[in-house]
Amino acid sequence: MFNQAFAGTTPLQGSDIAVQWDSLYNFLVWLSIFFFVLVVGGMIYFVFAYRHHPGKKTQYITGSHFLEAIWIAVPTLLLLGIFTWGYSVYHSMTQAPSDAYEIRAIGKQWLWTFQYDNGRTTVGEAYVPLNRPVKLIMTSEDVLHSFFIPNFRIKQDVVPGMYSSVWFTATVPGKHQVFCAEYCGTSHSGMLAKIIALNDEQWEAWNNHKKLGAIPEAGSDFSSSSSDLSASRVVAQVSLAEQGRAVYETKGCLACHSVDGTQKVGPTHKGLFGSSVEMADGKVLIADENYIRTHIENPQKNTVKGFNPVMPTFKGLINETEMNALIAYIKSLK
Ligand code: HEC
Ligand SMILES: [Cu+2]
Repeated sequence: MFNQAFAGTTPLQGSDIAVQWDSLYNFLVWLSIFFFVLVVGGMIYFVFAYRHHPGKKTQYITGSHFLEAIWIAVPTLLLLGIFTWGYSVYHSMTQAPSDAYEIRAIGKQWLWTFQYDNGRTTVGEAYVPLNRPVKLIMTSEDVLHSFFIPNFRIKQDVVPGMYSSVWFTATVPGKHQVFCAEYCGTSHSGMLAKIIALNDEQWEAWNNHKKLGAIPEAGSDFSSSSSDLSASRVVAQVSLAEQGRAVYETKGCLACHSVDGTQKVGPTHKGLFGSSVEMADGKVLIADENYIRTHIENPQKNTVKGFNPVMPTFKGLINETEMNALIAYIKSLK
C-alpha cells in the first residue's frame, strides 16, 4: 500500500534493493505526514479552542507523568524501529553475496570505464546479467566521483587510490541510467553511463563476444525489441587475469615473487587472495583488493612478517586498468 501511493514520484524499481528501499522511504514519508497533521492540526485547534475569553482564567497545570511517559516511549520505540529497519536495508545493500559477478569500474573526468573478467572493456555502458548479483569494484583515476543508479537506489563514492564497492541484482531488463553524484568538475553533469541488464540469451551472447541487437530503456516494451544475436562477431580476447599476468611479468614482480608457492625475496602470491596475512607488527590483514593495491603502491606501510621491507613502490607506474588486471591475476592464483 505504501508503494502505490507515491507511484511515479520515485524512479522505476529495477533491483531487489529498490523495493526494500522504497518501502522504508514511503513509510518515513507517511509517518512525517501523520505527525505533521497531528502537530499542526492540534496547534490550530488549540489556537481557536483556547483563545482569550474575557474573565476566563487558565487552569494552573503542574505536569503529567503519564503524558511525559507517552511522549518519551512512543518516539523512542518509533526511532528504534526505524533504525532497525534502516539498518537491515543498509546491511543487505552493503553485503555482497560471495558468488556475485564482479565488474571493475573506473571513474575519471568525465566518463566511466568497465572491465570484465572475460577481458572485455566497455566505456559508458556496463553489461550485467539479469536476476543475478553483480558487484562493482570501483576506483577513480583523478578526483572523487560517486556512482549512482537511481533505478536500483544504489549510490557509492568512488575514491582515487582505493577500492569501494556496491552490489545489486537487476530485476528489470534494459538500460538503466547512471549518474555521477559527486561534483567533479566542468562536465560533471555529463558524466553519464548506462547499466545494461541482459536476459539469459543476451548475456550468453555478450559473453561469447557476439553482437547484441538494440537494447531498449528499462521499463519500455521489450516484446518489440529485436535481438540480433545471429550476427556473430567473435573477437579473440584474453581474460582480465591473463592481461594481469602480462603486467605482472613486465613490471618485474617475478624477480621477488613466485606464483607457484616457492619462496623468493618476497612471499609467494599463490593462494594470497582472501587469506589472512600477519604483519611484522602482529596485525593480521585480509588480502583483499585494497590490501594488495596498498601494498603495491605503498609497500612501506605494512611489512609481511618474516620478510625484509625491500619492495619498491610502484605508485605512478601502474595505471588503474593495469592495477585491476594485476589484482584479477593475483586473485586467480589459487
Ligand atoms: C625487489 C623485490 C620485490 C619486487 C620487485 C616486488 N616485490 Fe612485492 N614484496 C617484496 C617483499 C620482500 C615483500 C614482503 C615484505 C613487505 O611486506 O614489504 C613483498 C610483498 C608484497 C605483497 C604483500 C604480499 C603478501 O603475501 O601479503 C604484495 C601484494 C606484493 N608484494 C605485490 C607485488 C607486485 C604486484 C609486484 C610487481 C608489480 C611486486 N610485489 C614487486 C618484494 C618485491
Ligand atoms: Cu564524476
